[in-house]
This record gives sequence, structure tokens and C-alpha cells, in this order.
Amino acid sequence: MKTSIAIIGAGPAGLLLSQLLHLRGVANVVLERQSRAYVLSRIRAGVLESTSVDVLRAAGLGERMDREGHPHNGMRIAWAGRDSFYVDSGQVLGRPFMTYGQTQVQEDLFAAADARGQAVLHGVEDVTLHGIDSATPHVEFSHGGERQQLACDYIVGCDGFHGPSRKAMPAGVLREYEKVYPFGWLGIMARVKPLEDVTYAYHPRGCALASRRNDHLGRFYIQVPLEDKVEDWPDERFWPEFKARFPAELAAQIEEGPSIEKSIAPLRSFVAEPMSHGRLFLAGDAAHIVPPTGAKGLNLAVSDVHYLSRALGAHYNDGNGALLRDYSDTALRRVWSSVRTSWYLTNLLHSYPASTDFDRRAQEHELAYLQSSPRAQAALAEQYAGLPLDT
Ligand code: FAS
Ligand code: PHB
Repeated sequence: MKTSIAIIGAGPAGLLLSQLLHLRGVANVVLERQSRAYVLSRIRAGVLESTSVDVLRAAGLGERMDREGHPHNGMRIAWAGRDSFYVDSGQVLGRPFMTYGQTQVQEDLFAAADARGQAVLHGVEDVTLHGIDSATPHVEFSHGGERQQLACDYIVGCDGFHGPSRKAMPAGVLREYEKVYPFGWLGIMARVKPLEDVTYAYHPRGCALASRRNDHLGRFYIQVPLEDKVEDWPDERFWPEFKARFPAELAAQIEEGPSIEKSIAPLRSFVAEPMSHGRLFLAGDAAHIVPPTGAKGLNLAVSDVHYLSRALGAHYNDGNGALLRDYSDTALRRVWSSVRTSWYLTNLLHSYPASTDFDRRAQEHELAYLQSSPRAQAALAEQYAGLPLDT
């Protein structure tokens, strides 16, 4: 098999890159380890920055998102049982961000791939990358019981944090930056009326977040100790704890109901630099991980492939390699902006086990300052809802 671009991974990064490359006339093949059903079964992100909405619309993926997605002109922060405040990103950016589930984005991406007759090979195993320092790289994999080769001009690793691509970088090339947080997030999905706003709560008992997928489907999270398991949190324990972390007037609006999905994820920040070497490029979680506090993971996957598809298009269509050469630096500017925002919000909104009284007082006064300062809120608003892609 031969193509121009070999894409490893059919998550949001891989499938969106495939669509964007198709629109620029650049041939590509997507290799995915899991079945389509498994990929679609994963419950993950829910917030799309205004810039991600633009990229998806430009890629011809806006019709259902605009019909079923929910625009938001800001998000709400509640803390320590006091009144909450609204960070008005619509006023700062002049446009809304969107809640629209990653599952729905993924469904739309698969539908677009089917519509264009895209080669997406599911069930591939033992993917190995070869020749990334040569002009003729290729990918080897097992599929349908046979060992196969995909010759290409470039390989793009969209295979998530645990995939083979980042590990295929030659020794000594990568610099890795990591921060592991001393807690996790328990997330549930429930068929209940959600709060109107994406609402974060800081409380000494821990962080909580109320989000939504549609008017009848809410997505709810609480900070939990790292050692907790899903079975430690039956619904009858979850709901009182969740509501205890919100001020009374918000807690009174929270509708309880049976969870239809429940999972726990640890929180970490991770960045691998550079995001390219020779003929290998990394995009999405293959290169970076952010704690979900800033709703940045999916949005960084979108911005990475926006930059990379533009660069590959310039290379193939205009013979201009400059954007490709600058891809890593360009993508990393936005990655570190989002990593910092996620780290800031994680520190602002979580109760750290090792916090001293001093730490807690300083945290409360940071929240009080944010609540009191339109300028501080404007800075957070633009970083949360969507910095311009080309700053
Ligand atoms: P993905 O991990 O989505 O996709 C990688 C793909 O590569 C997968 O389909 C995988 O099967 C495939 N793959 C891996 N190894 C392979 C191999 N050897 N061969 C072939 N294919 C291979 N982000 C938010 O913004 N908000 C959230 O609330 C949020 N919650 C999350 C909860 C969990 C449990 C997790 C794990 C992540 C969460 N994220 C969240 C982050 C998440 O949305 C990612 O940022 C997003 O999926 C990134 O997309 P990709 O880079 O495409 O990686
Ligand atoms: C979600 O809707 O799943 C969501 C929203 C905001 C976050 C994280 C997750 O920060």
C-alpha cells in the first residue's frame, strides 16, 4: 500500500486531519487499533472553543453541531458555598463557545469519512514506524491476519498518549515535561436536565463540574482521591456529595437521576517537545495531555491538525515547506498556552490533600480577586473560550 500521509489513530485528531487533508487534495490512510464501535463508545470531552467550532465548520462538519450543539456565552464559577459568578466570554470574544460531545464529533467525523470513501483500517495491530529519518518512511502493521506495509511521504501519530508514535522518536530527540496531580475526576452521564451554564465549583471537599450534552443529558464530575474506584461511588453517594460542593441556590437546581455511564480518570499535564522529527509528526494526545479542568484536550487536538493540515497542504500544493518546518513551534505555542490555563484552573478549583491553611487562604483570595476583577475574568475568558488560532 502507498499513500502520501499515513495517519495512526482514528480519534478526533486522526479523523479530522484526514478530512482536512482530503479537502486540500492530500491523500491519506488512517490506521486504527480499535473497532469503530469501541471508538464511539468512549465518553470524553464536551466543550468546543469558538476556534474549534470554526475549524469544524470549515471542514464541512458544522451542520449537526450547529443543530444539536449548545452555544454558551460564558461559564460559571462557584466557590466555598458562596454565590457564583459568570465569566462572560461572549462579551470578551464577541462569540460563543459550544457544548457538543466528543462522541458526536467522532460520529460526524466517521460519517464524513464514509461519505468521501476514506480508507480507515480498523483492527490493525502491532503498528511499527520505520524510516522516519529517511525520504521513504513506512508503517508496518498486522491486519486481517497478514503483516502489511504502508509506504508514505509522512507519518502522523494521532495515536493518543499510549500509542507507538511518540515512542518511535529517536532517543535523545524528545524533551518531556510532566506534572501529575494528587487526585482524579469521577465523571457520570445522567438523563437529567442539566444546569444552563458549564459550572465549576471549588469547595474544601473538592472540585465539581456540571456540564451538558443536550437539554436532557447532563455530564457531571467530582474530584476524588487517586485511590478511589468507580464502585466506591454508587449514585446514592455521588449525588449528595456533588450537590454539597455547590452553593445552595445552584444545588437546588441540580436534578438527580441514575447514571448511564461512570468512569474515573487521573489528572496529569504532559508535553513532549518537539512535535515533529524527520518525516514523523505528532498531533493531539500523542504529544500532550491536559487535566480536563480547562476543557482543552479535544480543542488542542483540533488546533494541532488545523496547523498540520495547512502546512501539508502548502507543501504539496505550493511547494512551500516553511509551515511544515515551523509546525512544532506553531503548535507548541498554543499547547503551552492551554497547558498553562488548565494548570491554573486545576490549582484554582481543586482541594489539594497537602494544602496548608496558608495555601487555602491564598486560593480563596485568588477566587475573590477573579470574582471582583473584570480584567482578570477577561484574561481567563479568552483563554478558556478560544484564543485566535494565529496569534
Ligand atoms: P485519542 O486518544 O482520542 O485517539 C487516539 C486513537 O489512536 C484511539 O482511537 C486509539 O484507539 C488509537 N490508537 C492507539 N494506539 C494505537 C495503535 N498502536 N495503533 C492504531 N491505533 C492506535 N478532554 C476534554 O477536553 N474534556 C474532557 O472532559 C476530557 N475527558 C477525558 C476523559 C478520559 C477518560 C480521557 C482518556 C480523555 C479525556 N479528555 C478530555 C481528553 C480527550 O478528549 C483527548 O484530548 C482527545 O481524545 C484527544 O484526541 P486524540 O489525540 O485523537 O487521541
Ligand atoms: C464536559 O462537558 O465533559 C466537560 C466540560 C468542561 C470541562 C471538562 C469536561 O472542563
